[in-house]
Amino acid sequence: MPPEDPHETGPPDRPDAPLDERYPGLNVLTADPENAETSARSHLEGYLTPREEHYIRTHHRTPDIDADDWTVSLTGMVEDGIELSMDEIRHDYPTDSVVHMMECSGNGRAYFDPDAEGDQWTVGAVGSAIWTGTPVRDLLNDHGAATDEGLWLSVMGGEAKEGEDVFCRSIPMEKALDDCLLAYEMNGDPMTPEHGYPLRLIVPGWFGNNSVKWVDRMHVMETMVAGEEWQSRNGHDYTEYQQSSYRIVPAQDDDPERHESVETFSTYEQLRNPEEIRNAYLFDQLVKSLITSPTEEAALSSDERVEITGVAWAGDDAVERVELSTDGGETWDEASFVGPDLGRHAVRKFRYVWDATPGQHTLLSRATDEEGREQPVTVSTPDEGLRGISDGKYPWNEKGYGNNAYVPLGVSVAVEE
Ligand SMILES: Nc1nc2c(c(=O)[nH]1)N[C@H]1C(S)=C(S)[C@@H](COP(=O)(O)O)O[C@H]1N2
Ligand SMILES: [Mo]
Repeated sequence: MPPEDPHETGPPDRPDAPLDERYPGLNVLTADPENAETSARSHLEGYLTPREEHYIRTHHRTPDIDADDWTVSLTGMVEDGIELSMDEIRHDYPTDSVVHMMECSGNGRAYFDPDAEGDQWTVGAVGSAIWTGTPVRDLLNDHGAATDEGLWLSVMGGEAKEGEDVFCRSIPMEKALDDCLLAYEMNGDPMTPEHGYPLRLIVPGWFGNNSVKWVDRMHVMETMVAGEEWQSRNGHDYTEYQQSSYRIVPAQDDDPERHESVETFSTYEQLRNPEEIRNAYLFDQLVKSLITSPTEEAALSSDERVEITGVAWAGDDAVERVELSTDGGETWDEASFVGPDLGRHAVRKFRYVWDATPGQHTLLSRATDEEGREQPVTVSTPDEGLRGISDGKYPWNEKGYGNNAYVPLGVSVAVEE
């Protein structure tokens, strides 16, 4: 039997079926835990990625949660520590929404040479959704939480209740207050278990690893989770996903001293300054773009003008410009933005009309953000050593994070006479 059309059947209602049968629009990298990327560039061409085509990235078994019994606690530097039900979170606070193009920091790892450790995501570990929920700001303010600049909000995922490690991320207080949401709805529908049902953190514009799923605890603190106290708290290591994973470990970096926690959260600041690179954290996303049409399979002819379309995103910043090359990067021309701007965390759609000539052509797109930061050309090699983003190269790093180089994302097309 062919797979059912996910758009017609709505949320997958066969939780026992294998991941690839429930999500025919995804390529499964690992079935357990569930890791799958969107299978076609065309899935990313809209303002929103259909929920059934949005990538899934999970470290442990997806927990089976009954929302009626689920609670979220707020502790640490707060006047009244609390535990809230889902009903209270939904109804006792304001509601807000954000369009967020969320990218896994491992997206593009497949283009590291030699291979970097981890699942080999290509282009599809990214997706855009409109997330709806309760602003974190309102919860903090209503319960007398300390919210001074420099503090951190540590948010923990509930899969630990099933005996797994604690997925914990510390978010700078400034960001938590500014625009973070505790979301319970995705693209106007209830969330599926894979995406964090019943409640997940959404950190708009930041790499997916910050948007903790199945949230059950939040803790206001003076530092991010680090050090012995948090390495062995209640028999769990809370620091794993903050201090060990999701940091840039440059090639040839074997000095443990460099792995200290660093009190800055600008990924770019550290990646742009090779002298200063100190194991940057994967927080704010980097500028990136993707051609969604035509794809390699397209039948193109030189009689017609070819429309090249795609999407660009730049984390917390706006996309300033997208340029297009139809000759593998020899010459560039500016593409135009089309359609609405749905906020600085959303995608910008671009379009370029090309008078195609017969032959084989490599199409490339290159985006620049409002700070003037342009996508690098390629990825460096490990023997180029400790470096940030410089000379058009993204730093090869042990764990293969953050690759926003544009050459690997190119599309090769054949144009007929
Ligand atoms: N509790 C918990 N939250 C998590 C994860 C996880 O394994 N456990 N994975 C993170 C990572 S690395 C990413 S990229 C996003 C993926 O969200 P999605 O599966 O909804 O696309 O969730 C993040 N939140
Ligand atoms: Mo991720």
